Amino acid sequence: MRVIDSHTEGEPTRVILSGGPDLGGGSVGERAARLARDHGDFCKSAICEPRGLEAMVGAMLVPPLRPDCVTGVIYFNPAGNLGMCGHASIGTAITLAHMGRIGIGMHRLETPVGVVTVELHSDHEVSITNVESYRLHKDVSLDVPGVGRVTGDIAWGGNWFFITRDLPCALQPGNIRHLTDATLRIRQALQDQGWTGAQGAWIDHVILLAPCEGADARNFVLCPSGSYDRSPCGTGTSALLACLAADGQLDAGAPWLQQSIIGSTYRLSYVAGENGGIVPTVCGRAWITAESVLHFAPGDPYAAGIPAA
Ligand code: PYC
Repeated sequence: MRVIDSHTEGEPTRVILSGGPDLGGGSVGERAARLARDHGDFCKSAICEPRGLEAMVGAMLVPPLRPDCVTGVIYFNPAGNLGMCGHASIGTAITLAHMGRIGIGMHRLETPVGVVTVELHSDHEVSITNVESYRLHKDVSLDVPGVGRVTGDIAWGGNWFFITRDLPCALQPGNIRHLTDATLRIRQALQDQGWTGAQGAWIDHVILLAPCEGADARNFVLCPSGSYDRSPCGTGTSALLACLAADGQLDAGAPWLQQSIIGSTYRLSYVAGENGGIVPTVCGRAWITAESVLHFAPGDPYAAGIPAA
């Protein structure tokens, strides 16, 4: 399997160039559903230990159905498919540029949740224009065992998020274990108390948000696999902007600087969407870290990856 790895503001992406399963025809969304249903072992083998790590997001390139898109791309993490992924879209754009498939300027990616525009500004800097993002529920209050009362919003930014400012401790790298434990408990409480995204979708990401120096806010983002996002999370910050816009706290076109738990940043802004939500633009940087051929030797007991603890 030929892959190119990168990191976007600290968060790893593995672009799969060849060696993936045949997903047949149809839209990228239909092929993504087949990948999730029939090829879970393939996804884990490509990004989990011992060839990858829990935080890694796979980006499998597939032929686009739409002729105006440079490629189709299906995102997945160790827990399954992601509808969209901001950091992996930036990583994919940098990878396509590294391969000579795109140059400076605007390009379109066909993702399972719609077309995403990427603008390559330089070898390392990319803006993505995400899918329309919106808030579904405001001020959802939960009793979270071991954490206490937590109130937050449920919003869509290409994935489903619960976003709260009620913090179990300071958003500092030294607290990552504690923050992970608390957000896992919040996610479980959402599920136990019957909260979902639209059409019963699992709310698989949780964001803790706090004021900080040098940016508009700092976040800690729990991802579906139970790992945390090293980047400020493109889809998560899109969902946050939808909440800020709905509350009248951020105007269309106004800049927002989001800092991650490790201190990396995205610059964002939005325009009004066609369906009452917002269309965010997320700007961040990515770097290539490896170009590899992954081997799956016959008899390797961990060819399909090591399941997460
Ligand atoms: O950047 O959208 C994102 C993302 C989702 C999960 C990890 N990163």
